[in-house]
Amino acid sequence: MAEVVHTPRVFSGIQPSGGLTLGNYLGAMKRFVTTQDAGDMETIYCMVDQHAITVWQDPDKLRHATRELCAGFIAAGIDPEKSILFNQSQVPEHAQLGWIFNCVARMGWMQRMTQWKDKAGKNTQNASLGLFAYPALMAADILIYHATHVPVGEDQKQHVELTRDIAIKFNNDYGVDFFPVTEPVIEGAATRVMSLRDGSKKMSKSDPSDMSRINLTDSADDIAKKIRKAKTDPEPLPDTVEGLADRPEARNLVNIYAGLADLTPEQVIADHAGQQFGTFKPSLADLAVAKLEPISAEMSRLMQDPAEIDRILARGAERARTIATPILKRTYQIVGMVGA
Ligand code: AQP
Repeated sequence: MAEVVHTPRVFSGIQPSGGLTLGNYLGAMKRFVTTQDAGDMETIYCMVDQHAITVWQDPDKLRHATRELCAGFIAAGIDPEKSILFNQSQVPEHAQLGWIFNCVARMGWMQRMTQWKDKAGKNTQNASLGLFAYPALMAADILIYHATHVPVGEDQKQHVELTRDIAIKFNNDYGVDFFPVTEPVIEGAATRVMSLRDGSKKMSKSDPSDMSRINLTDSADDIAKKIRKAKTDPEPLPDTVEGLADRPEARNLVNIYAGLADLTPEQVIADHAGQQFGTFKPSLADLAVAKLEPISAEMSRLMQDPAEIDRILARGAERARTIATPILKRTYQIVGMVGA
């Protein structure tokens, strides 16, 4: 069988399951903008509202969070003319391909997913079926565009690997070379931003403690307070990054600084070695406020016109469907659905 060469194309998504965090910004959004601006690949970015409802969401809050996320994308630098920007539920092909992938993926694959184990906790019998099947829908989000590259934070690596497994199994089962084997793109100093209260847990929008995260909508005072109160140890910053190995909270703050300043952790350590946190934290707070305040202000401005946000999302969905519709049709033909 001739090897199919897929056009390089980028897809990534963020759940509107709460406000955007610094983790989403550094681990995902900031890198989405760099990829868009490099201009060498088509870029498709999605508000994955169908993933968000795998755990309960208040409908009004979900609508608000979806629009706010769209405002966040644009405020961070995503240009809806250059990139395709839309919410998942407006492109039904995601869920349609997701069903096919539910039939390709194996129960055992899903049971191994650490996000499933973390989010379902001990009470798996009471978790939604959607939460269990989440990675098959995520594979559909990516593969409905034949996306070849997926920029994500470290926490999503396992799901992108599962997407590869689904693509390979589909291609083998049907004797085709139809879906690309996607590459996760995990780069930079801040691919795993940790909670400000516990250096062993990732910063997350659904963490019950607001002090654990920086939200993109936080005021300058809140950002400074959260960084001031961030858990640390009593030692000064070391002379080398190796010295951060057993100091998760200190390493996290250095990585955040590096991510915000576009430096490597080595450069941050070179500039701040020997500093106490009483000195380092205010520098980090100033940097965070300088980088995040303009984004936050632009988000508020955009949120004053929700109808315009809805128009942007509808237009993005229309563009997305021009790619997704023929790929779903061909998938149906491969699978043997009459009428496709
Ligand atoms: N702490 C993080 N560090 C680096 N990257 C992160 N991402 C999320 N948290 C961090 C990246 O952001 C993108 C979108 O993630 P998501 O919102 O779809 O889901 P998530 O990873 O489950 O994020 P949250 O904040 O933890 O959401 P909830 O609390 O609703 O589960 C992904 O690329 C992710 O890697």
